[in-house]
Amino acid sequence: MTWCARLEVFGTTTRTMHATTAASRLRASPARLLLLGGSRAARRASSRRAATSTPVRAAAPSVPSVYGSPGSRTQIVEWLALELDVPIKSVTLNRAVMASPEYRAVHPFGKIPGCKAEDGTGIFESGAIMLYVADLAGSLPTPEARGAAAAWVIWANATMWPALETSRGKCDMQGLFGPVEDILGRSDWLLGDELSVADVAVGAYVKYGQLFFRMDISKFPNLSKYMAAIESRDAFKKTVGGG
Ligand SMILES: N[C@@H](CCC(=O)N[C@@H](CS)C(=O)NCC(=O)O)C(=O)O
Repeated sequence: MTWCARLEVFGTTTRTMHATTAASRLRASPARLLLLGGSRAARRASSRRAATSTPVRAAAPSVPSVYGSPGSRTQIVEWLALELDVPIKSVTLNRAVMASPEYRAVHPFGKIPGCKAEDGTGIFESGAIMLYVADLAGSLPTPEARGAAAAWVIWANATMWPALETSRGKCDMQGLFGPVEDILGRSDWLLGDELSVADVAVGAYVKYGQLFFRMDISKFPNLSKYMAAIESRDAFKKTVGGG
């Protein structure tokens, strides 16, 4: 089983993390409504706001929509958003919507997760969406901070996970995790004293390696301690850990 297996069973729903708790189910022809305007309730609230408030750009909160499905990589993005306190609107898609031209405007390949920024910009690839969320949180204040974080996000997505997936967790574990073990011997988190987007990317794929391939990390005490710290976090439990 992969973590994408549950995709088939979900319909099309929205829920807002942080900003509001309103959830709605869209029925007939959802793709256009969903991707262009969000839920009816959200649009009604938005037109009420427009009618009663001065249209000052800074006053309008920017809430990106993240399209996906429970039990998929979408939950890595949701975990990060919770950790960094970035409000996002989580929208669960079904396969019909994923194949629609409207969704292809957000994600050209029709995969999940996809993200539509409040200004309409489409962002795809979970790693790119994570870096966007990290930027929205103001957690990557310099090009150097962004580069250092992007290195781990790209390593997790393009090196670590493909190595685990193609070998079903039987690759050269020392080559893969030895350097991570050394870094975690010097600091609690990959980029210092605080959890960052780097830890969410790496921690999620280590967890998936354990879940899907019974990957054993007991030879790496620092990595094991790090994963225990990750698994104790509420945001992790509500997202990747609960999926
Ligand atoms: N590298 C992409 C992978 C995207 C991907 O393959 N997503 C899966 C779900 S986890 C998907 O959309 N599967 C449905 C399909 O392939 O039709 C990312 O990290 O966003």
